[in-house]
Amino acid sequence: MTNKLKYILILFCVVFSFKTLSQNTIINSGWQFSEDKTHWETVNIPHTWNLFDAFDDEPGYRRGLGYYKKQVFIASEEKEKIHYLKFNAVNQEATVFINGQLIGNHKGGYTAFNFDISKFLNYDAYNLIEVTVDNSHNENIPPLDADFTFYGGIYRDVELISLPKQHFSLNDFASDGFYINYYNVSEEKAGVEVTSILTNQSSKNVKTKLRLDLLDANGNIVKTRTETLKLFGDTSNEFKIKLSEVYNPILWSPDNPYLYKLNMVFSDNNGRVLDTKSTNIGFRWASVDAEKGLFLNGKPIKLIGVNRHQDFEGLGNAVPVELQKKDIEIIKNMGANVIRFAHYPHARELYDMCDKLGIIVWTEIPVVNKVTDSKDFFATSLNMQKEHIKQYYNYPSVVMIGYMNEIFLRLAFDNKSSEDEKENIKTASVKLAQQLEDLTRQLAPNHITVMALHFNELYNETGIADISMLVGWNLYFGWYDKDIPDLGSFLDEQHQRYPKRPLLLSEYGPGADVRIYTKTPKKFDFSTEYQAKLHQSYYQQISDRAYMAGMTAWNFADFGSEFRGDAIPHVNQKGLVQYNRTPKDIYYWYKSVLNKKEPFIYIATTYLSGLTLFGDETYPIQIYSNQKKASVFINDSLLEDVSFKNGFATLNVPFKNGDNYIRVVSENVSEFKTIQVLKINTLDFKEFSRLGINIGSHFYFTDQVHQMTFVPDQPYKKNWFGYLEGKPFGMSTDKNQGIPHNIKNTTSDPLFQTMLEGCSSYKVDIPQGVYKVSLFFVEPQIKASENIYNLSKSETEITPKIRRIFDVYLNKELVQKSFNLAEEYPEKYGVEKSTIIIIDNSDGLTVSLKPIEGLPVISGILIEKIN
Ligand code: GCB
Repeated sequence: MTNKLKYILILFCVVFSFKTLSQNTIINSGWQFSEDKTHWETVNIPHTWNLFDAFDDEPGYRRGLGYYKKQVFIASEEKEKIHYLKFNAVNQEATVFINGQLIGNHKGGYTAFNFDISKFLNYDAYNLIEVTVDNSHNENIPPLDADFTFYGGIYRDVELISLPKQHFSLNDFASDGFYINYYNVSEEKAGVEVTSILTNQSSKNVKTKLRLDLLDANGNIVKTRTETLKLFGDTSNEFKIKLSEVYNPILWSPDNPYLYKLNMVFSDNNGRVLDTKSTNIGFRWASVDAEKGLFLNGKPIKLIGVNRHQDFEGLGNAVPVELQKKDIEIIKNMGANVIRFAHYPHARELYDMCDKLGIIVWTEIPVVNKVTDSKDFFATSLNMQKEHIKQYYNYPSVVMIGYMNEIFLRLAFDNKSSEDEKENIKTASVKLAQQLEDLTRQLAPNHITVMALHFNELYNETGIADISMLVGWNLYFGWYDKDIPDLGSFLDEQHQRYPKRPLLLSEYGPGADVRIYTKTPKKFDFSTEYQAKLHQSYYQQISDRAYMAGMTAWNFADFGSEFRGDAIPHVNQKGLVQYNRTPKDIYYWYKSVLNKKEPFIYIATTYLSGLTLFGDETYPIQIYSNQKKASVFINDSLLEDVSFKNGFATLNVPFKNGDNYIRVVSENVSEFKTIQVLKINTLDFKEFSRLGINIGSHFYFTDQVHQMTFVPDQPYKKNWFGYLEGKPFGMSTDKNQGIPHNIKNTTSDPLFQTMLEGCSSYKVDIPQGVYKVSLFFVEPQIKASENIYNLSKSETEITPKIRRIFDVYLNKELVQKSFNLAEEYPEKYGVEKSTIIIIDNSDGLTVSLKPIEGLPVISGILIEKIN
């Protein structure tokens, strides 16, 4: 028998010769839910009531009360036990009743809490659990404001825990009742010390035993110790027990996430098992240096990874944990060695995954964008951080603990408060930061404290940037601010000014929609190419700077943010993977630079499926690889031998009409893909029946609704198409073009979001025939908005209501008289108007938008040949 088997057998005998007296039941099934206490529906946990309204055309989503109830039967045999009801997360305030009696209240949507419900229970009877949940804005509960949806509901497991009178405490901020500390950790030896909090809820003093077994990854016992412990009555007793050092320990790291396991068996004097616990043990030590970045186990390690939000397409934050665990696998497979769980603690099971797969973790509480200067806000934030640290303390992967994100963001855009009020906000924010820092250092003295800042001098001026041990900058150069190459110079300047501050790039990245692609990627166009360009450059700039501890991309996946008007409204599209976790091309680029293990080639053309080219055009494609060189073949003839720099090579491909077969061959690996191309040599509608133009835009847009790709716009070219006058509508010169707003009544938002303004004639040189011509319009005029993410200050000033009236002609035919979009349709409503017309001359089609008042606008045209 192997040692491991022996151990399992012994443990089995110890635990099951006497049944463990502690029992933990997950009670997620069959809750009743109501928004008004009148109409009830049966739901399972995880649950949220904002699944639909956070994604519809109506601004806002229901932030208010939700009621849950459930009956649980408790047998009289359980009478002597202590019963806890544990909620792993309820967003954001929960008030709990048992059999009509108030049990307690908890504030904060991302940490666990529990209540001892023993004295409220009826035995051999059903007991009614009722929970009132509130996700209303509350000035005293963080987050007050942030770029993600605050879905309301009970969205992590609910547990009923029954325990004998002596057990590991559940009262220390809903932690597991024990804390793992390490001592003398080095390559030669490493020790574990356990602080356990053991509760005795009987009035008598009792003698108990605690057995600790430290096992290696094969299940062999490496250290064992049994202590006899005297527990005083009616109290919680704290014990520190050291296991002697392990010699030549195998250290934990992302490359070798070696885990030991600590099993704890708590029994009474007769050997009856009262309670058991088990936890991952990873021997490692970490420090951070302003010149050389992060050190793990004495060696520098560049952190490259992602931020993660917890929601998922179609599920909101009510995501089964097994589905969430897949995220961690996808992130690991990309080659990442760090995750920032933003902006709040995520499900604990994911931290366990990070331990196992080897990913360093930054975890934080949701004090985001602003603070309230009130006693209650401070108290809730500090309490949240206590719960956070105590519940997440034992995971060896947790290296960095944070507590604030961009705390001056609101202040930076505040044009209402007086100077004095602003000073008060600054002072309060710094004060809270200091208190959270002190608390974190006191509770987690071996972790690295961290805070994330946005691009603003306020953080330096106020000194808040000097509080945490590591400073994370969230920098969106090339998106909200400045340009892509400005990243490095900004960081160099910071490093020079504050040479003692260790720095990490905690957020960066542009929005990207897989339906959008272009030869000429531009800021704010949501193209997959711009996403590639920005990430590739950022990676290079951070790699070039030894002082940078690392970078975490914003974001692993697209995520819900209700107020947003990205190419998919209500979704922040900066993900490396889509909302449903389908990778975007950029995910594979990261894999090619980070994953050194297996040879890898990826042809980044997933979204070129509807590529339309005119005349002799070629189209640039990127190939991602961790190889040095490869040969690229197109339709079986050699196109080019390429070398990969920074994980990619770009080449112009002369596609032919129809299926094109690309093959990339390196010494160790090869890859191929077929791309379908429509090559139009003349607008004769012979090889195609429909032509769609994304008017006012430089990008292709693949549209599911019309099942086709709209091609980019251009100034008029004889025998082709284009505008004779007008310019792309944009809300400022800084941002590229279009309106980052939800377009109502459509899912083809990018088609409408970009448009030409002031174009009175648009020509398409099509031959004689009968056509269906569809024109796409939206009134772009916007109201003043509080949307601080999409809008710069100047944009919020474009408020005056302008009138825009025009006649629409197709050649000589008047198809719409005195068209006034603002009058005829609700705000930002996508309008499609189709007309059948006969072209009976050789001048093709001219769309005329004759202004009566203001400047006409047009977003797109789709021409379909009927005969
Ligand atoms: C930030 C915030 C994050 C946002 C992100 C964005 O700086 O920390 O919560 O989602 O920018 O996409 O604008």
